[in-house]
Order: sequence, then structure tokens, then C-alpha cells
Amino acid sequence: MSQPPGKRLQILQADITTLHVDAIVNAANSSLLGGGGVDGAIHRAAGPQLVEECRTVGGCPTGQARLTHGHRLPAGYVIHTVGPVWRGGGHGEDDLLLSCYRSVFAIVTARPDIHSIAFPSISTGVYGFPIARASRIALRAMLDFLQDNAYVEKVIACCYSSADRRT
Ligand code: AR6
Repeated sequence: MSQPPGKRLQILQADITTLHVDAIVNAANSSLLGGGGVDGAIHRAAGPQLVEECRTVGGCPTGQARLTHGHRLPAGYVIHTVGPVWRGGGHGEDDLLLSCYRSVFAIVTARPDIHSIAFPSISTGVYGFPIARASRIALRAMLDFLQDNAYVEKVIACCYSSADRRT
């Protein structure tokens, strides 16, 4: 019997590039060719082979996700997703953010070798999505996924700041 969903969800304050999990999620842009924030940190830690592999993927639309290897990262895989840019909340931002989480989980469901995964707070940095509103969407998506997927042992909400972790 697996643990109940709430026990398999962990909220951490950490640098996501240091986590020993099967997959980490990248808050990327649609080129998938790197950027600032968590995207820059992941590319620096993974080494230049990550951008080479991303070039073969050919980009990713907002709300979708793409899988690559982790290269020099402790994590075996990176799942890149492109969050919405916040434009006041009336432009489908909530649905697009939910779609990011669901698209990542669709990839996880298709990969039985992924038992643990860590997410950064997608869209809440440069893209400006309010943290409290994004957190509700993220945690609900994580708990819904864990409810339906007993084989995934750990989902980590990886916050960079202590203020984000408290939210
Ligand atoms: N580990 C965990 N979280 C981090 C780390 C880290 N090493 N570094 C930053 N964060 P952002 P977005 C947090 O701006 O809003 C890029 O240029 C950060 O504090 O990285 O989705 C892309 O290429 C924040 O809470 O992503 C895109 O152009 C969260 O990660 C654009 O930024 C997300 O902030 C995407 O913007």
C-alpha cells in the first residue's frame, strides 16, 4: 500500500538543481534554449549537452511540456514546461498554469521509471504570476495526481525563498 497523497507531497526550500530525484521540472520559455531564473540554473548545472538536446526538441508551446535527460544533474530527467506570462488574470492564465502541471504529469504517467519529481514555482518569477494564486493551482494539481497514481512516491514543491515556502 502506498502512503496517502498528502504524505507523498513535500514542500521544500531548496535549489532544485541539487535535488536527488528522478526528474526535475524546468520553468522554461517556448524556445527551450535557456534563460534566466531557474531555467538558467538548470542549464548551468546540467552542462552544455542539455541545450544541445533541447535544440533537437524544437520548442514547446505555453501550457505544454517536453522531456529531456538530466545530463550532469543529479536528476535523471528534466521536464521542461512553459508557464503563462501574467497579464492580470483574465487571459486564461489559471488554465494555462494548470495545463503545465497536467502536461508534466502526463509525461510522468508514461514513464514508469519516474517515481519522484520536483517542481519549481512555475510562472511566479519573471513571468509575474501571483504566488498565492499559483500555489493553490500547483498544490491542487499535485494532490489530484497523487490520488490517482499510487506508484509515484514523492512530489516536491521546491520553493526558492522562505516567503514562497510559507505561502
Ligand atoms: N531552484 C528552485 N527555484 C528557483 C531557482 C532554483 N535554482 N532559481 C529560481 N527559482 P523564473 P518563470 C524560482 O523566473 O516565472 C526564464 O528566463 C524563482 O524564485 O525562473 O516561469 C525562462 O527562460 C521563482 O519562484 O520562471 C523564461 O523566459 C520560480 O523559480 C522565464 O524565466 C520561477 O521563476 C520563465 O519565468
